[in-house]
Amino acid sequence: MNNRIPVVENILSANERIANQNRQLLEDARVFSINMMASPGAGKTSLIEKTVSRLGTQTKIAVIDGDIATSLDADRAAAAGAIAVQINTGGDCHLDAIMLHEALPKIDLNEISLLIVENVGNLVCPANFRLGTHKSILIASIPEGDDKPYKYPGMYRGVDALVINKIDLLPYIPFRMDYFRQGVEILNPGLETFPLSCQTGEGIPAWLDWLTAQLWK
Ligand SMILES: Nc1nc2c(ncn2[C@@H]2O[C@H](COP(=O)(O)OP(=O)(O)O)[C@@H](O)[C@H]2O)c(=O)[nH]1
Ligand SMILES: [Mg+2]
Repeated sequence: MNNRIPVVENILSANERIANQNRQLLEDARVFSINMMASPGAGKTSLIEKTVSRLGTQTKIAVIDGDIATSLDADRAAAAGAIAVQINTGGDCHLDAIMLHEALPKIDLNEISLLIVENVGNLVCPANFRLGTHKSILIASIPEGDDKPYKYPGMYRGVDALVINKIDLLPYIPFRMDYFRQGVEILNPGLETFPLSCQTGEGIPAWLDWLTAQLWK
């Protein structure tokens, strides 16, 4: 029993060390990077497709996709025009810095200016493992319900920007936007928020403006 806490600490500190190495690799190549997190089906891959197809001509983008199995998401990112690498976690419910560290050499970082990491669909575990990316982005979506900030505070507390996807469904699904936003504000005051629809394209320009403003000049 006594050694439980030290073991956890060792794993987390190993992750921190490799995350710092990842950050250094990305900074040496002047690559801006984001860690995209959300529950399964919130629209991570859809937003990546939209981002790549709209920014791809001016910005060279690589996508690293984390999934339990298959290369379906990396295939979609590649079809949209990104350099794509798939990580299969084989059951793990999140990416960690070591997995990213193993995937990074598969990309010529000097060729790209933006790296998007699509984490495994999960609203709990990914928040606990820093990857070394510059910003963490959470995608919420209307069909998930307006109570999610209250139920998954760790995820909402730790992110740098929030996308609220599927706003095209607002007329059909009960979703109290004020209640949702109040929950977010308690956990992460002033959080940059982008309501949008990957289906209709509404709100996508504001997201792309924010993203391009983060890129290395
Ligand atoms: N109505 C609607 N559906 C969407 C939107 N964005 C994504 N979807 C759908 O949601 C499902 C899951 O999307 P996907 O991008 O694969 O989610 P991921 O699991 O988070 O990567 C797919 O059927 C998408 O077509 C949106 O803005 N509006
Ligand atoms: Mg996906």
